[in-house]
Amino acid sequence: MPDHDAIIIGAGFSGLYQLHRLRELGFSARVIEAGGDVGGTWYWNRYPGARCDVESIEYSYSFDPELEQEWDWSERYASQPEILSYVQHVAQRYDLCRDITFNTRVEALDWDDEAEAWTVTTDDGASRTARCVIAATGCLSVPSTPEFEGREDFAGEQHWTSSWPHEGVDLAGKRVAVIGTGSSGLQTITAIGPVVRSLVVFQRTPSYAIPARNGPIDERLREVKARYPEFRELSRMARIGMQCGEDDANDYVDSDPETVQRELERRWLDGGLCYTQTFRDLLRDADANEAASEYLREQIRRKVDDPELADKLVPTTYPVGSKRMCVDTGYFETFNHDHVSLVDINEEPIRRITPRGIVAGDTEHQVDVIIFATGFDAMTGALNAIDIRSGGQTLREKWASGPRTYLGLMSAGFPNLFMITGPQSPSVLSNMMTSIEYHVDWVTNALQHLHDHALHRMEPDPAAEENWVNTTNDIADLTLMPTAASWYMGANIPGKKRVFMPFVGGVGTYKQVCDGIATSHYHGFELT
Ligand code: NA7
Repeated sequence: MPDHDAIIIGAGFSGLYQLHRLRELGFSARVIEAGGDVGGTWYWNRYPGARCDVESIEYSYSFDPELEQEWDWSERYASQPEILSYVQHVAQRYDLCRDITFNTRVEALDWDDEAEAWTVTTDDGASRTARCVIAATGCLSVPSTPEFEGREDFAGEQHWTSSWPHEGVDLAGKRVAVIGTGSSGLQTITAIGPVVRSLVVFQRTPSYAIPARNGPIDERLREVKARYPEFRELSRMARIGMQCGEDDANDYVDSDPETVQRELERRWLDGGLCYTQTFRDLLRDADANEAASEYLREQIRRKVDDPELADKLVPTTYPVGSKRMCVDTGYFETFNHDHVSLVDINEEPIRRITPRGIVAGDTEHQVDVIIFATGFDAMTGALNAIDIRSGGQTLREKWASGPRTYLGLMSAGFPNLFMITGPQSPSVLSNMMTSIEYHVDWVTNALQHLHDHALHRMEPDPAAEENWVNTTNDIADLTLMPTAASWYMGANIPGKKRVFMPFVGGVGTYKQVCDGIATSHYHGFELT
């Protein structure tokens, strides 16, 4: 008999909820977590200004009405410390930590076909066996650490936003460089701008950003709490797993110019990621997208005093929404201060790091601290970091030309290995909490089904997987999403195969497909 019914990799939001659900089934489960505590993303990403860009009333568990009622969020968008306290509260409330092994990284998974069990090897040299493994490893959990010549010679401090020191970093009065202008870079830059002596930002691609319009939410929280079940149901069926008033949205092609302007302004004033839902065809129709992109460009030009600098901060090379949009709290205004400067590395490439700073073009920018906000090996990075073997093949080899999954939940040839928010599911294109809970519930129901029917083994039929991979690619090709060099495409990692990885057909549609497959006796899966 294997040591455990299930081993769960990761103690972030997915792993914790998965443990809770498996305990309810009476399964023996162990979570293995590389970090020293629960929280995943919110454990590691402690950089100044770190904040969720999905609203707190949406970015929270829905599985327990008591938990929903007892926890009070203080702001529309919760800060990293507040989210971390929430996760810790959840872990305590359901007494989860007794089944979690911390500070331990899973290095290898080996499927034993005869025993019908996985052997899970960890970096402390231990190995455990389990009937099934659930990878709750996160979509943005393996940092991308690009090579910069001379980095090891730098005499000052270097930090990554994705593994920020727990004791914090004192940046007051220091000369600081930030490389990277995605969500993490924008938040860091905005937060440290007022504190540092000087700040030089190295930008490869400018980001579209929508104001957060953050603030206290007491009244709204009360109102939503009074109807949380109905509220959550709407989120589960919404296109991006949170409510953006999509039923009220029209197609751009059917809208007159006044309506277009009014709708863009309304969404801009509402703030947040729902901007991409202004028109139903915003991510499909180039004209619709250009109207929304141009509106944002104009806002940036208004915010930045120096028109030449504004031109550099304005994204022009890709449609809004095709790379992950950012939510900001005064990012562009930061550049109106004399001690903040921007280096466009397309004009002045970073040549090397010296003991004193960064050489870009012909200029050496002397700094005390370099902050890398250079992103992640998204969606496949965490699974490919583990040596996963089954039937003489590795998952890495199988995925060399891009991930291949059925529903983003399993991959053919790798029995009893489940993924929470895997590639080819909506995951990173959605409110992660909605997607996480849906996947955990789906996997839990599948395991219950296997148990009830005395079945030991589940894996996708290769033909069903092929079909799903083609479907996800075909849907992506109907949109503007694959036109950008984004991390959705794997384009930020040198040598990574460029394929569009998430399912872009919408959270509600995806749920209907997966629900249908479960009720049709797991059509497309082999159960033995
Ligand atoms: P992102 O969004 O991937 O941002 C990383 C940034 O770093 C982005 O501006 C990159 O430019 C830049 N980058 C990456 N590699 C380099 C090199 N080698 N040189 C210069 N600049 C580089 O990651 P974040 O952590 O900001 O956000 C991740 C998610 O967290 C976010 O989407 C939300 O879900 C929350 P590029 O655009 O690739 O040209």
